[in-house]
Amino acid sequence: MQVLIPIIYPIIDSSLVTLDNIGKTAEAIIDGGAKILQLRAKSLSSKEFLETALIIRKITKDKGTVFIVNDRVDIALLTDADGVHLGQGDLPVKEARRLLGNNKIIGYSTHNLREALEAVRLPVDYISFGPIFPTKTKEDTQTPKGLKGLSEVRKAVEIPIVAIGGITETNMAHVLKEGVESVAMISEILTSLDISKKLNRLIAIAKDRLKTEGCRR
Ligand code: TZP
Ligand code: MG
Repeated sequence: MQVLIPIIYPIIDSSLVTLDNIGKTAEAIIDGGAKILQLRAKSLSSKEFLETALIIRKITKDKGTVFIVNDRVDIALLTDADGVHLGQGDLPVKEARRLLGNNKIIGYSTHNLREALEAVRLPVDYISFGPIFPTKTKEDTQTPKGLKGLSEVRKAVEIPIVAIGGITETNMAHVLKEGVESVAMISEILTSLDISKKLNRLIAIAKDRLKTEGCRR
C-alpha cells in the first residue's frame, strides 16, 4: 500500500506517561495537530495495553488521526488500528501482513544499511531508522548512526523513512534535510510542559522545512 507518513510522528511510550494520563496525552498530541500517533507499551500487561489502545483508538478515530500499535499485531487487530510497527524480533513482517491484510500499515525498525536493504524486499509501508542521536528512551538501543548513517540509508532506499532517536525541536531540521519523510519523537514530546504547543511548533518547523529545497515532501 502506498501511504503518506505524516512528517511529525509522535509516539506515546508507556514508560514516560502514567496509565491514567495516556488518554489525555493522546488528546493533547492530536489537538496540537498530529496526524499520526503510535502507542508503545513495553511496560504494560497485555490487558493494560489493549485497554489503553482502545482508548487511543477512540480518540484517534474521532479526529481522523492514523493510529499505529507498536509490536503487537493482535492488539492492532483487536482495536482496528490503522497499522502496526514491528521490530526485528517481533512477528515476521510476512506473517503480520497475512494477518493484517493489505489495507493496514506496517512499519519496520531498521538500524543499519543491511537491515534497510532487506526491509525493502518485505511487505512493509515504511521503515524507521535509528537511533540517529543518543537517546535515553530505549535502553537496548544501538550506537547512534548520526546524520551520516541516515544519509547513507536515504541514498540506498526509496521506501518512506521515519527517523528516530534523540530527535528534538532543535535538531529536527537537520534530520529532515537528509530527505526523510518523517521524524519520530518520544521524550521531546512527552516531557514537554505544554504538549499541544510543542506539537504546534514541531509542525511549524516541519512546514518551513518542506518549503525549502532538499526535503522529499
Ligand atoms: N527506537 C530507536 S531509538 C528509540 C526507539 C523506539 C527511542 C526514541 O525515543 P526519543 O525519546 O525520541 O529519543
Ligand atoms: Mg518491537
